[in-house]
Amino acid sequence: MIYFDLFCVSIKQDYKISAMLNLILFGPPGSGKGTQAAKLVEKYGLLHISTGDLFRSEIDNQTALGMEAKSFMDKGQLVPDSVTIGMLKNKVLANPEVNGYIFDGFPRTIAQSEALDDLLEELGQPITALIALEVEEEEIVARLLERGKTSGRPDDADESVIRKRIAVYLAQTTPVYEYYQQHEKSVSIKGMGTIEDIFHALCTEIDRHL
Ligand code: B4P
Repeated sequence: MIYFDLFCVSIKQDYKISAMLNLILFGPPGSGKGTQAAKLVEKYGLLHISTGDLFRSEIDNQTALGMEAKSFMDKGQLVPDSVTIGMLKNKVLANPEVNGYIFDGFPRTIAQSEALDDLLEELGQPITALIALEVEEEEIVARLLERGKTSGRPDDADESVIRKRIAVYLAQTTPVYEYYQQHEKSVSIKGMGTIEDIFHALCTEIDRHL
């Protein structure tokens, strides 16, 4: 039995987690995954892995992987699975001494889901739950256009790219919810309202697994 406060380096809370807590934070672009993940990490001390942030870091460093990712991201398309899965695996395997993960923006395809399950099975750490944030399309567009005024993100600056990202989510990513639902691991919560209210609803759901 692994106790949370014995193994995690930067823990700020009193939670004792008697098993790995591996969460997928799910939802359309702009649903608040990144916003809520930052708060959840603070509370539960899990390792936050955002594939979007990893790609943006590669872009900032002008790596070959970053340049390839940018060509897809700027158009609102998904980065190919072969690139994304390899990057995600490297990040997980580079951080073995954690008490769990918050996967933010991953998996976004069934192939990514299968690759994640294979990896976690090898590590003996299955996904605990997938929690989806439900947000209406017009709210998403408004949020991302607002963020685009200051973020410098090309994919937030253009409404047609934002709508493309939503279409890609509906076509390629929503099946991931059903994939984990087969194992009764998927749950949805309302992602509209104040950031604090949504955080409270997320914590209520997560605490059921502690
Ligand atoms: P991501 O970086 O994952 O970005 P996102 O979906 O836009 O953001 P998120 O849902 O985290 O929203 P946030 O909290 O920031 O992906 C970007 C691109 O990277 C993808 O389009 C794709 O090309 C590529 N990519 C990433 N992962 C990939 C993968 N696995 N496979 C292939 N390609 C991949 O919130 C958005 C805004 O809303 C913020 O400004 C925030 O302040 C605001 N907000 C949050 N909560 C709010 C609330 N309750 N009320 C009002 N505003 C709120």
